[in-house]
Amino acid sequence: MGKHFYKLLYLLIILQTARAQSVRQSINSDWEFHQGDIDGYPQKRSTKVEWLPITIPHSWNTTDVTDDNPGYYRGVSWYKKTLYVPSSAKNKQLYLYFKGINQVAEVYVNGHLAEKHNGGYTAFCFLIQPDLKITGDTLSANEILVKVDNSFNENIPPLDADFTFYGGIYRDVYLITANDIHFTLDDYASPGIKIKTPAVSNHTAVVTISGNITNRSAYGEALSVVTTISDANGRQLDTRRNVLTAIALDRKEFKQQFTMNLPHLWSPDDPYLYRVSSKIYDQKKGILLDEISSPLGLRWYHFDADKGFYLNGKPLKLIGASRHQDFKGMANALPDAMHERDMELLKNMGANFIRIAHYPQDPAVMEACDRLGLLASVEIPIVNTITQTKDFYNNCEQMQLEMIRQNFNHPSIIIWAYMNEVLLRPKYLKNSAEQDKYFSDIKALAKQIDALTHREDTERYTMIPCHGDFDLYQRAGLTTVPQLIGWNLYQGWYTPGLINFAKFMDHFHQMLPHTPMIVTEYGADADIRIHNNHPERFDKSIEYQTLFHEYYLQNIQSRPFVAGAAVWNLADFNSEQRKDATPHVNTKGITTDEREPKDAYFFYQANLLKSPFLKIGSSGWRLRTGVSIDGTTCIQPVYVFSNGGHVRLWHNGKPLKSKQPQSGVAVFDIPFTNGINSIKAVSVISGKVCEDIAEINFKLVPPFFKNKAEHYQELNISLGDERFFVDEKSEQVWLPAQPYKKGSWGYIGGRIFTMTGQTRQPFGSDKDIYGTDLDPVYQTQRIDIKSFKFDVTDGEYDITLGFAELEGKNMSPALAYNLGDENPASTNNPRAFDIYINGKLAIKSLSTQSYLLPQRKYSTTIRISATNNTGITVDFKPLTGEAILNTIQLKQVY
Ligand code: GCB
Ligand code: CA
Repeated sequence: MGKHFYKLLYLLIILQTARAQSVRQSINSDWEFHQGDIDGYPQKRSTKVEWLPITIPHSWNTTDVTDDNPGYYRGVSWYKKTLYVPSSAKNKQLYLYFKGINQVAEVYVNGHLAEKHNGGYTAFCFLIQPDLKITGDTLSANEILVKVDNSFNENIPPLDADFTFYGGIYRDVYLITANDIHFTLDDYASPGIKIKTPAVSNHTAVVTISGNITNRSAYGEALSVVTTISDANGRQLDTRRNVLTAIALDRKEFKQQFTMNLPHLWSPDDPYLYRVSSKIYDQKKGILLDEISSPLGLRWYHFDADKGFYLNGKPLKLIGASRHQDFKGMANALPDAMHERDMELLKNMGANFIRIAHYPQDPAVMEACDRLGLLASVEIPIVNTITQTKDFYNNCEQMQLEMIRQNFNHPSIIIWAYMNEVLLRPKYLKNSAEQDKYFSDIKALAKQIDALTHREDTERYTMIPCHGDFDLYQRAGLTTVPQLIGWNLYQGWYTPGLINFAKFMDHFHQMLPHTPMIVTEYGADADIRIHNNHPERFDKSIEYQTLFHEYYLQNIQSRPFVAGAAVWNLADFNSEQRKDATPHVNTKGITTDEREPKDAYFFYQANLLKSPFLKIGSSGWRLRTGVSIDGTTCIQPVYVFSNGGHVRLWHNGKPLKSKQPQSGVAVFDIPFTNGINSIKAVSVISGKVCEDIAEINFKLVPPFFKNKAEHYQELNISLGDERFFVDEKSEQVWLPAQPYKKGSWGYIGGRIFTMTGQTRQPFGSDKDIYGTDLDPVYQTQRIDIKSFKFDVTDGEYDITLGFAELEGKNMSPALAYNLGDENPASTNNPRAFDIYINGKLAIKSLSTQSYLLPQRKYSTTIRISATNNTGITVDFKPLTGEAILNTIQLKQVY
């Protein structure tokens, strides 16, 4: 045989080599979906079943989590896909890899149950080879069916929590095609190798690599495992080669160790990543069988009970936020890019920390943390309560194990956590023997998970995030189990007194001086549509949220023993059972559920960013209104956030007095005029001129109605309210009602509605008001109102009256999630009243027997002519109980 033949053979080997390693490809396209279970499926096939073509990521709860029907679909649904397998796969090992399905999944391959997985927030991976049909010499069609069930399951956490348990195959699906010999794929879906950095300093770093190789062939094989570490530029620094024999149908372990001199360290400011590439070769033929590449970040750290957190030998206050994985209208079915944008949002805020809560998130999140330099805590979703069964315990352990094995190699992760506020909803009677047993079972579970975590990972810290009941966690013995205690604190929100936050932290440190701590949560709700010039607790205003965060951040920063803190939450998130100003949404986000920044986000930027920063706040409040005192202007505040010195402000080209920001905030009183107001803020920061401009469209409400068409074409008034409410869609701004003055407008008589028996909410109700998205204006109300008057000039007007019964039977139950006092039981108040407009009966007996249904908006518009300069008077005449009014709108038609 000639030279050419060998050359050809060699080329063939090379070609084969190039195709030989594992290939991982997503198979998100061309799935079909059926909502609901199918009788007898998959054994019994019916042609009547309707299938909807969909693409993964997918969830079936995108719309039912925000509608007016309490609850969302929690049950079984089916997914199916045809997988085309090439004949070449006959000699391969094929695996399916699901990044996440909520929450129980059964995967059928050609009708045979190939895998079952419990838990909605971790990946699973399994071999499908045995069930595949590969015939002919091109492509063979194979059927993949997935039964997904997100029903309540007492044995699978989370059982109860303040977020929505969306159902679906909501993370990517991959097909992995491997050789018979490959890095192990079915070890709790771990990547197959584990990288540890047992000793890192400025001078040297010890790196150990361990892994498992699976041999699925019936033959033993001599292998070499070659691992190379390269720097960020791809320059190869060092290599280790192990020779070993893979036993037939078995797994083989290997270990390698590197010592690196003068390592380039990883930190939030410089997230430097090396690459680790591990390869398996057939020892005799030199054929590459598999290859895996992993990030390597070199850092060391510790937590000190007095001095806080240290990274690479230097103190570093951890400041950041928690993050849920959903987005408005998309449920949790987000593409990787959107997860990555969130991590950038957090980084751009100046954060160095993320609490990935309350469950492990998409691998794209952890990868972004590695790249961007965000230190991370990850946890499994045991929230609020546990079930005392073996199955529950096993599922918890399995989740913790999956979380650790799957995410082990991310340098960003420093904490493995478990059990969020597990004593928030203690079962059984207070201090009963059963409750003692419940607490000791919780402690036993905690110890079990903690021990497992340390067995799996000797380096990272363990943590339990607790709610602010120090004595209870002490009593249950939970404060001694993990290495770190996290505290979720809401003083000044759910309970009165911001100062109690500072007191709590100091008390903790006094009681447990040797336990390091993190503030794992703190936050206040803010509805981007609500503004209050006199912010107060629980008003859901943007301004109170900013004030809350100012207080907390200062007190976190000034206490060295507080290792760090995570804002609750980076973004607003869906929590279907929530009511409040924005029903179904927890609005403690410092950005909205569409990631529009609220002022608190700018506040953090001003306090954390090292580069010059200046921003005019309330980007969502560019449409304003207010009553003028002098007829030409109305003074309202504008917030400017900056990390520099003096800020100069121009209003419509005129300079105002400059101001020095305090903790990053400067508040200016602006004399707004009717129409467009241009605002310019300027500051010179570290020699750089920083500037921001805003255009605010102000609708000035005149103090008195003197002339026709003097800026009062439209008035939207919220009664029983002290806030402004902006409805962007209709470009309408609602303003709080005022008492009537001659020549002007306002109410006569009555009082502001407040919920009885609670101390939390200053005015209005927290109930979901059906039939409207403008809940806040209908949640507030004036009771026992006598009249409402507009001393308008003659003309044609539309008057819209809005009502919602805030008390009564059949009200929806108290917030399922409550960290403060519980809502009072509602009373039944029968009422009926007549409404007269300009002396004429306009509405006969509006009553709780007719249109005034509990927590449902009722509104009606009446056209009226104002004549003889007598304006418009609306009179309320009670028949039973007291009259009420929630909103009144005036529109001048002609
Ligand atoms: C908490 C919980 C979190 C809630 C939050 C809140 O303590 O850990 O899941 O969303 O409070 O907003 O009430
Ligand atoms: Ca619903």
